[in-house]
Amino acid sequence: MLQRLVFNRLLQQCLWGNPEPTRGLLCRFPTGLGAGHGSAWHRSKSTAVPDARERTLVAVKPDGVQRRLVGQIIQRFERRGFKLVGLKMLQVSEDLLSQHYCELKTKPFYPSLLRYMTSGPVVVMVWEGHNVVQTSRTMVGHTNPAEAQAGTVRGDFSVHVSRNVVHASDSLEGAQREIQLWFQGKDLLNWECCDQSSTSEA
Ligand code: IDP
Ligand code: MG
Repeated sequence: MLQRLVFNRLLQQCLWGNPEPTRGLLCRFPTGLGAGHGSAWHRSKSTAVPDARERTLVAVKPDGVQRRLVGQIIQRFERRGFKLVGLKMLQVSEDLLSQHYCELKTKPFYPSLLRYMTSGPVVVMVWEGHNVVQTSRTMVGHTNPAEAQAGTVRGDFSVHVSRNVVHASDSLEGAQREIQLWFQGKDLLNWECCDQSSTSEA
């Protein structure tokens, strides 16, 4: 009798959803594309599995490429413990940029932003790891380099908001959108880093 009760309960959960066990299960699978699992519960303390597969988009802008800062910027993310899962260099089109910066279209600086971003090649990357979206924003620093702290990329390598060297997604949702915009799923690799258990509780 008790066994049947337990069985029925389990069946009910599977079919009609007690969301927590389902979320726990989904958590174990990499999305392959996008910013990890991409929603609020993803960060919840009750989630059993750490969000080690969260992803974000980071780009070295044309001024950073011209000034040969690509290596130093990559080094900062590697040194911090994040994993590179996608990388490419390209001359970006206005079409892609207008989608990337769709929220800024009404800003007075938008035309000059497009000119700046199309002035030369960019290097675009996807980085993966625990809390990578928020941490990379901290590492990149304030949008305006005049207000960026020393030790951040912008605080160390730039002086003016119109040439601030680097881009990093500002939220999980933003990261997911931007990664899908810049990369095809097949261009992002799921690979195991040999020191993964030393940088996060996997
Ligand atoms: P973020 O790059 O820190 O996320 P956003 O507000 O999303 O900052 O702006 C996107 C980019 O637009 C900035 O990184 C910078 O290159 C450019 N930008 C923002 N504000 C200004 C401005 O006042 N003048 C010129 N360019 C700006
Ligand atoms: Mg932004």
